[in-house]
Amino acid sequence: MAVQLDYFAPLGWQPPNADEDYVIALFKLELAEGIAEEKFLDAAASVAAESSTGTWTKVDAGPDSGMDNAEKYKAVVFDLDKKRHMFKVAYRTDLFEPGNMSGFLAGPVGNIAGMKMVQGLRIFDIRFPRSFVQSFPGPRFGVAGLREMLGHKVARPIMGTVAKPKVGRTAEQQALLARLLWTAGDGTYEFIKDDENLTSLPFNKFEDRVEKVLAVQRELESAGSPKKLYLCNVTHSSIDVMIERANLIKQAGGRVMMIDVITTGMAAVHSMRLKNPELFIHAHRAMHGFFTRESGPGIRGDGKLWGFSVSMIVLAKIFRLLGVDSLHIGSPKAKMQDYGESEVINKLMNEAEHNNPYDHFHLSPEAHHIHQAITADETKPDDKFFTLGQKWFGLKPVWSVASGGLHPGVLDTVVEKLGLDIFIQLGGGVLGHPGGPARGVEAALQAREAIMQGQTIKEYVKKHSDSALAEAVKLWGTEPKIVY
Ligand code: RUB
Ligand code: CA
Repeated sequence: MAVQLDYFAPLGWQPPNADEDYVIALFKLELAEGIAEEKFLDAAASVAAESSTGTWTKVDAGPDSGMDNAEKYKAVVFDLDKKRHMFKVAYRTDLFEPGNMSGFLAGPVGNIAGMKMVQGLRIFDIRFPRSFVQSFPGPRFGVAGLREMLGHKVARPIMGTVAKPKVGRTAEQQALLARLLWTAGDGTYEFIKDDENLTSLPFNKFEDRVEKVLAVQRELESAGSPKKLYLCNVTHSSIDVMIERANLIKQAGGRVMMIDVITTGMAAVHSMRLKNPELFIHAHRAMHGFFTRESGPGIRGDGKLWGFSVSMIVLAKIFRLLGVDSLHIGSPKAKMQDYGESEVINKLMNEAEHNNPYDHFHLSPEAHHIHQAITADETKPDDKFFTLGQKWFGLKPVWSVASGGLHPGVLDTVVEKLGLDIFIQLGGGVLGHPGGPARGVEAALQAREAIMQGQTIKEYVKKHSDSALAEAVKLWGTEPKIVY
């Protein structure tokens, strides 16, 4: 006898003890042209079936067919929102192999996107249970680990610059830029970053660059400079090459490797977390837009979806589990597509008990320190963004990297929205300063000084009209630049 299992939970059902026993995923789907409205229920059931134990049709249910386990392990649809075509799916925790992210993803974001009756599908969020979370390493350093590495006594944003043009400088020229960034102003600017398009090129070989940039770092630090970071791009499609590159960084006294986490993939990130020679992992996310972008109004819940996507929220959670120490999250309002998502992702990375970062501005250095210690172990759900929240079960928090179109005039807004546990990445916003890059660093550092004193950028510029920051504000203003 052939059987099709029922993939619906009883009306009103909620997964009991969800943070122990269930993975919960939140989907929205768009029926294909010409498919009748009532087919929404079939489509939702198909999502649960295809992503757990079922398939599109009845199959043999005789002895030795495995149907008893299929019934036991099947996922179920609950919390149906017929108006929005949204629904949740509950998967038993033991449907998935612990510690295997690539295997896991074949379920909730697997072949379900191939269903003919849907023309759009978005996975808004996944909430992971304790045993699954704890089967992954999480960050090695996280927020407090890096502050300790750098000897920071006060919670403050970490600032730096990506070389622009993104590709162009030789290794030698990049080392000159490192020296300039690290010695400009009062010498407290923290990092230089490779652009993602720079790996190992004929005029700028990885080995040369590592050697030359880190020689500058060693020289400055041995002369008493504050500790520096070189976010050096090890991205490669061979994990062996990435490990060789990471080892080179370590041998030369480096502290960080940068990995493009989407182009290299889950297995690479997980392996690099486990095999890397104790470097801090900076995660860049090139290519994410091809997965995460949804241009239709349905991204806000109501209205239609135009395509198939996985939210950046889901990806950010995954990368915290796999163990990156910092992750690019975009920056508030700096992008055409930004709809407040960077703030939501920021909370997932390192939400602190004090939700308003402006609270910190008026606190003593000791209080800033306490702020680090009380980073929340749970991110609350946010109905406006359709996020399910997450308990982290002790996994370390991750640095959010605010990046993309930032300039010194906007940094008070960035910190107001994202808090102090962030990297602030300014490429064009430092290298494009009218007074040159060193003046650009000065402007950025003045912005940080203003913020740490609880001033707005406008207030600072009013008081210091000849400052590097005032020049930057004259060029770029104090509003975010929309990057098209
Ligand atoms: C920024 C840059 C980053 C992107 C990606 O340069 O090169 O790769 O912004 O950032 P600039 P995100 O500072 O000149 O804009 O993934 O956070 O959007
Ligand atoms: Ca870049």
